[in-house]
Amino acid sequence: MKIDQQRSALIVVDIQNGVTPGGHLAVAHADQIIPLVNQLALQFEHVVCTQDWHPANHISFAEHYADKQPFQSIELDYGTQVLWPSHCVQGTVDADFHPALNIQHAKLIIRKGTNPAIDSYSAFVEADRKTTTGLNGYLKECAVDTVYVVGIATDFCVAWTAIDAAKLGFQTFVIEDATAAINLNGSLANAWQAMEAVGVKRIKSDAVWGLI
Ligand code: VGL
Ligand code: ZN
Repeated sequence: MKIDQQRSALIVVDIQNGVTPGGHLAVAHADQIIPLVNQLALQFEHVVCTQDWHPANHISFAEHYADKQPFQSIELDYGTQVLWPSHCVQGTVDADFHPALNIQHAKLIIRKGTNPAIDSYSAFVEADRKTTTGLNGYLKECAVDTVYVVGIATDFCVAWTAIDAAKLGFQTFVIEDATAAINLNGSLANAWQAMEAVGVKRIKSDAVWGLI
């Protein structure tokens, strides 16, 4: 099987200062995947980048709860929400793309988590599981039926994006060595299980070179 350039898209999730070392929600070693992500992106005509893009009063920020610490969970109307250190606030350096990210031909940037009352790990559907971002429509209008997902974090924004892509009917691959994980209380193993349960294919980048 070869990658069909017309029908395939690379989704590059949250390669931002805030979720890489030195950021407010630093994911260990996440900067190390960036050269590979840049290299992979050159193999795709359709590239979409996502950006976690929160208002300062975002519901997922632990600092807004007197009795909570980052990485604890609370129950909201839409389900369990992990509380995070304040991160990727709109217009701040923390929200900027990482300076090593170099994908000049990306055609679309999806900003997510912009509603103060709803988090959004997925690039397709927010955490209320109702509000959509427009990405499904964009890809379908472009006649894309296959997506490859890379980026940060494997067990949160990458996983939720890949699961929604599969549920929306895209053939979905996650390129594991081009992702970096938070791994909070077993979240990484759970995420792979949830991804594989909906048909997401777990591959390594060396397999991608064989598809070019
Ligand atoms: C992310 C938690 C909160 C991510 C973003 O990029 O995976 N995780 N916001
Ligand atoms: Zn976030």
